[in-house]
Amino acid sequence: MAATPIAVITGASSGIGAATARQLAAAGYRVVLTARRKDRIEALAAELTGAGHQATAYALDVTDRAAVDEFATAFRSLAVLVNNAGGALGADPVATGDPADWRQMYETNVIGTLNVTQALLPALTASGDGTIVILSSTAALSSYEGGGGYVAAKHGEHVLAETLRLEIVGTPVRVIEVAPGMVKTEEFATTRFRGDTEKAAKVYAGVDAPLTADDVAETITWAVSRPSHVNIDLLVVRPRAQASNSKVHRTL
Ligand code: 8X3
Repeated sequence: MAATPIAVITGASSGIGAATARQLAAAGYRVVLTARRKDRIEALAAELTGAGHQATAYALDVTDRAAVDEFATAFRSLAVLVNNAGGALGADPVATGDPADWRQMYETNVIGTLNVTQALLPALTASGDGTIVILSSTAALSSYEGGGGYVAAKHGEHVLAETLRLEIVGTPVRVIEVAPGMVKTEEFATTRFRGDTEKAAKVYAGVDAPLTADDVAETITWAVSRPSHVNIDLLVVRPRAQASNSKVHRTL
């Protein structure tokens, strides 16, 4: 009997990461949940295990290279890596944005993805059919006012995906980039505005049905489960109410 394929999901403690872990588990993967918040991923792993799925939790900060390397030693063969950890900090104009925010966003979104991808690439290759998902954003493809360091970091992640795809063509690993637009999750906007729930609520004000974490998780699960010879290079997914980063229909 073939071994159950393993999927590693970073940032699995909430939002898109947690939803992706649920859906990949339901799709038959043994899911390995990673995030800094151990209690959350342990609770999710217990929930999934209780539902008859295979799930384990591993506390990990993707920016800590030594910890990531240690984590990677557990895998000789890996089917799927979903690089979801990351996020936004601040929405200040370039003129006044805090360089510390820019640095932190580059560190979590770009270097975090780089760390985990580099560390697990040998296991993904050894599987004979590995898939790397990089969860970027529509902010990776075009700019918007106040996008600041987030737009810059997500562009970096997009370029990482594109360059890696060029470099590893011919090896048994494909690189999928999923770029969501407006997704309403429990934490994204609140983190961006440092706990200011009023500012966070304004992001979605009057928008009829922003995407949910489940919508994006479905997109990821669909892309990952295409036949081995198919590569979804880049998939942009937005709510119907959003025509571009700055063109959003609001009923206010
Ligand atoms: C999230 C999309 O519009 O907040 O990645 O940059 S946006």
